Amino acid sequence: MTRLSGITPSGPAHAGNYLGAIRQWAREGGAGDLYFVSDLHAMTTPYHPQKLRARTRELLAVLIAAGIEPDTVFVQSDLMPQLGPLTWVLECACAFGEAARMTQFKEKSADRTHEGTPVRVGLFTYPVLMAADILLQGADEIPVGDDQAQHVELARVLARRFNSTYGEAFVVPRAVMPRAAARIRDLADPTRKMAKSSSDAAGTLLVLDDPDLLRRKIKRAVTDSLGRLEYRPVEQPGLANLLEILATCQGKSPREVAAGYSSYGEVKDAVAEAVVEEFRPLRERTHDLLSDPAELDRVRAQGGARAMERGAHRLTTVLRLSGVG
Ligand code: AQP
Repeated sequence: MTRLSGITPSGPAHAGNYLGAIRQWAREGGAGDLYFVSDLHAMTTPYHPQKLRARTRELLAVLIAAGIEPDTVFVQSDLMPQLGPLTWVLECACAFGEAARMTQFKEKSADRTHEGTPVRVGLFTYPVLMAADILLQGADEIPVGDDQAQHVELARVLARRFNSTYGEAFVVPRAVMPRAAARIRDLADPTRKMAKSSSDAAGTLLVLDDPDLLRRKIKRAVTDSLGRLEYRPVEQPGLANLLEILATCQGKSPREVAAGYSSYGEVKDAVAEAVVEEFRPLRERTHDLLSDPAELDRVRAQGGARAMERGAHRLTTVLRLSGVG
């Protein structure tokens, strides 16, 4: 059984990515699971090539530093020679109306139109590239939140359609609920989730921030003036977010954690120490990996080669059944 999960280098990794996903992947990932840095997905909106390259490298190092088995990690663009043709085949199996129905495209293209920047065709076709990511590896399960479930459904439709029209080539994947994990919100605006592309750096705890910066950001986190130390996510979202971060670091429930403190200041101090200690080994190992570029290149090349090996037979079959290549 193969589960496939990706992370897009649209910005530096933050506490939400780590506590909500990467740490779970490292702790609970099975031997057949695959994790990849989806750098091609980051090209669907404006980006800087050098930053993309550096962030891809950094994220790869973070995944390995977090304890994910290096053999199971790869960078998406290293599979270009296979993903390119497969995406084309799948685009030719996908109806325009199916791609146009994607809610995420409607939302993201509306954002771009609102900002006055052009909507890239890649933003429109990227769910088909995502289908290629999944189908190339023969992944059975894709852990995704609500925002991505529609894309996995498209991958299922395309796999079934290809199999029934041209011949059996694809495993039909399933979207599954991610293993329960924290949903971390922005410290400066706790009504929004913490995000890589957030414009407010003060509200985002980066896994590579140094300890003093982490402490300063947590000290300035927005709370409320009610003075009630309880876990009430709707009425007190800022405090609830801090309690959730602390609870996730300590492996307890937010309510249990709340009972141990009598002021917001104490909670913030405890969150700061817990986050600094949680991120310290991760930051150190990431820097070690980044300081040895040859070794990181070797690990990356090996992961890419393994993933290509997995996909080679399937791509050959697909091209043969499609009457090309
Ligand atoms: N705030 C969060 N709390 C918990 N989990 C989170 N994840 C992201 N933000 C939070 C999880 O991190 C994994 C990788 O995320 P992604 O790269 O696929 O994209 P995303 O969810 O769109 O991440 P960001 O950080 O919010 O990036 P931008 O700003 O580019 O949209 C996923 O498992 C995700 O659930």
